[in-house]
Amino acid sequence: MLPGMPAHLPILEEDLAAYRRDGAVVLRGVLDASALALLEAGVEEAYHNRNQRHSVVRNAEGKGETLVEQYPSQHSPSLAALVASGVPGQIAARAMGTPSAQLVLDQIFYKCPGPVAATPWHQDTPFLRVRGDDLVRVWLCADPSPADLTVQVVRGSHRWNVVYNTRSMAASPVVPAREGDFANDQLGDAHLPLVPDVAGQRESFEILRFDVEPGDALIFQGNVLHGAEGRADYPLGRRAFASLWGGPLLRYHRSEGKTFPPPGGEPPEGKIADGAPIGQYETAFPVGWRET
Ligand SMILES: O=C(O)CCC(=O)C(=O)O
Repeated sequence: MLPGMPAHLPILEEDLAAYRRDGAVVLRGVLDASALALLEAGVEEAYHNRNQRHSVVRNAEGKGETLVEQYPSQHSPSLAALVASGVPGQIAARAMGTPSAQLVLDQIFYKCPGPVAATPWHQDTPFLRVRGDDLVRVWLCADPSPADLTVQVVRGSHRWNVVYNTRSMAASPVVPAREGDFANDQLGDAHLPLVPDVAGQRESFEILRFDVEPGDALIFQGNVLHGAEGRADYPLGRRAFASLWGGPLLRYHRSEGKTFPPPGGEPPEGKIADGAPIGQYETAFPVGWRET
């Protein structure tokens, strides 16, 4: 057991059943005061001290500011402590029903007060060097987030058995703030099918929406289609830290396009074999929680 890790988190069996069925669920009040304090401090540390792997996104009118940053836990001491506490990893392992959870990616989605840009509909899978079912996001918001601004999911889409392109069929509702910033069309396997236009055809999909409060954890499966709406103005801002976890049998995937590297880097002995279970590569995908 990692130091400082709680022995047990208040997670209900019925919530885990809803996660397996729908691909997403909110675990209410699952963070205690110390985890919440680390989340709050961590999103601010990451926002004010950015690493190289970040981009700033604005809405189609060029307004609003969303900071998206990869691996903030590698330079924010509070987010590092939150990950090391074992809380997000234990939540993920419970959701997956696995004896351990390995970190695949962590990010912040820091939406500043004022105009809020939408998050385009996408899956997480095509951005990653992993494939499989044991893949779960733990999305923690430091602010009260109404259902339109919270991540929404297409119910059951984690079972569609398709990996989409990183590009959307719809015109992207957000524009990067600087040339050279994160551009979806450079990422992932280009031959994959385009993401359906969920935002433009909402009535064709069953969309799950959630109000969340600080202390809640929204968990969703890595293959699920998800996005968030924008707003002309939201005075509170919406600051989220999202870590993505895999079980030991999740498979390594060699993509043809650019993808986010494993948090621990590729192993020094060379590239990981395509299809190898990540449980064999704990340096590249560090364990955040393990059953004892
Ligand atoms: O917070 C958001 O708006 C986007 C989050 C997201 O896409 C994710 O966690 O995978």
